[in-house]
Amino acid sequence: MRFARGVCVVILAVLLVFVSVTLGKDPYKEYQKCQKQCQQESQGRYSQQKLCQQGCAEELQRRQEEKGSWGGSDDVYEGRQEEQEQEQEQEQEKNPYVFEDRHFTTRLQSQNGRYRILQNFAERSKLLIGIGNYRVVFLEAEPQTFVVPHHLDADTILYVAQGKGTVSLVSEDKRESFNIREGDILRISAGTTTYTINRDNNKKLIIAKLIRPVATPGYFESFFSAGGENPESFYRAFSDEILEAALNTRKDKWQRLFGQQRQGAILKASQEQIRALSRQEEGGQWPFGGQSKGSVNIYEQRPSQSNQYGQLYEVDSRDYRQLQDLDVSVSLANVTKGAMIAPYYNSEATKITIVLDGEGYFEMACPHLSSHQQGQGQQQHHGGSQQQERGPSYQKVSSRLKRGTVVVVPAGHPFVAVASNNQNLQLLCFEINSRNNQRYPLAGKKNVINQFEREAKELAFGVSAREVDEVFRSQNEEFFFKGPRQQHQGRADE
Ligand SMILES: *[C@@H]1O[C@H](CO)[C@@H](O)[C@H](O)[C@H]1NC(C)=O
Ligand SMILES: [Cu+2]
Repeated sequence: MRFARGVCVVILAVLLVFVSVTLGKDPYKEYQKCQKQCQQESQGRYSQQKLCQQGCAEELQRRQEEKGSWGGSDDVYEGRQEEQEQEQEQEQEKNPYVFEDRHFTTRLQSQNGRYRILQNFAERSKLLIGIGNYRVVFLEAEPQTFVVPHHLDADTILYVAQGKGTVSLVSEDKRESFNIREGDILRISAGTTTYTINRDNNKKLIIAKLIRPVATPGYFESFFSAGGENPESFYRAFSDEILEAALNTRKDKWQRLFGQQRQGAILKASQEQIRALSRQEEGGQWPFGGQSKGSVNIYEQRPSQSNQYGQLYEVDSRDYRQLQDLDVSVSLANVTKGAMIAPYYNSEATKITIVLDGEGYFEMACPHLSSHQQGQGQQQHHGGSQQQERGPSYQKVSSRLKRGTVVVVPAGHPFVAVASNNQNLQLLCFEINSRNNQRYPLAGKKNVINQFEREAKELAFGVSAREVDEVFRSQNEEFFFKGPRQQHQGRADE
């Protein structure tokens, strides 16, 4: 039986290798190297080697999917492939900050739900290596479903974007369950065995996760303890004699246990099961002023900015201690239709923005993508010395925003977002490296320019201070403004 499975794995591996040949040489070579390494390192322990090699295969598959998701067709011949790679590079160059559907890989998909994993930031562009150890994942679970227990080699911050559920966390010495609803934030530490239910009868449960791997920078894996063939239980990787000794049970017993499940990682559950797995709602809320808060709801915070054009809600480590060591804060902007977020920049934090609802566009000033880029030396043949004397130049980076779009705004980069005229724009932001972060508004009541001395204004702009003030003291709102009369739907190039 073990032999038979081995044959299957080999056939699968060969199949994958075959597929990879048609898709590109590099992943295949790496796959081979990976396989060989597994063989060497497992020193004849078959089960270990098998697990390791399966990992290679999965990695290969993942890369292929990622490659495929760049809009590549199945064309085989090399010229076409090079062309595609060039297109990809160009796209990366033009706007590596925006991620859409095609930048996600789907995993564990079934009719009951799926995980969607965003491409690794560092793989997308050198400009994003600063957040290369963070990943973004969406979990979508259909009504009345159960996500099978597993742990990750990664810390997780989850945000409930839609629906109602219960998350159970099994750690060393206890099990805790949290009923979650829209706006809830919950931190799950690496290695915590987690299972989740969607308690709702009609609505999908949608959870946005920021994930920070702890073992392999930028990459994480799920480990299913309970399970069978699908999801595969990791118990199955151990040899028979080990399981027999460790579980102190006969093989036929545990073999049955780890052979039953074939329904996937997200399962349909009955009403009774859902009820039993839901945490009993307690009448009295936390009696000690929120000290032992397991989760926090962002809408229960007083908005830090609020006017007729929008509201900003924020949760940082002061509101939720579990965010402290991750150095992340979470915010939610509700931009009224037709309104905009003030241009501003973050001093320290790089912001990962996820569009939860609505439509609109953003613009960002980026010196890195400008063709007059500084400090790169001799890459431009025209007017070299003149450019040395100029300061940096800024490219307008821009894109449409719609549900599911992810935008990265690096620290220091001025950014603005506009809501369409039909619908409020809801933006969820994970701000990384947030501890000492300040927001610097570039327009509105508290803008940076207004704080310059008169002389500094005159020297810097080369016009009278009165003229400067006329421009920078005309907007009396703060953070959320009336939007532009004419909306240009976020074109990157004029
Ligand atoms: C978002 O803004 C709209 C008004 O534009 C308001 O009705 C709604 O309550 C706001 N939502 C939140 C959560 O503040
Ligand atoms: Cu830049």
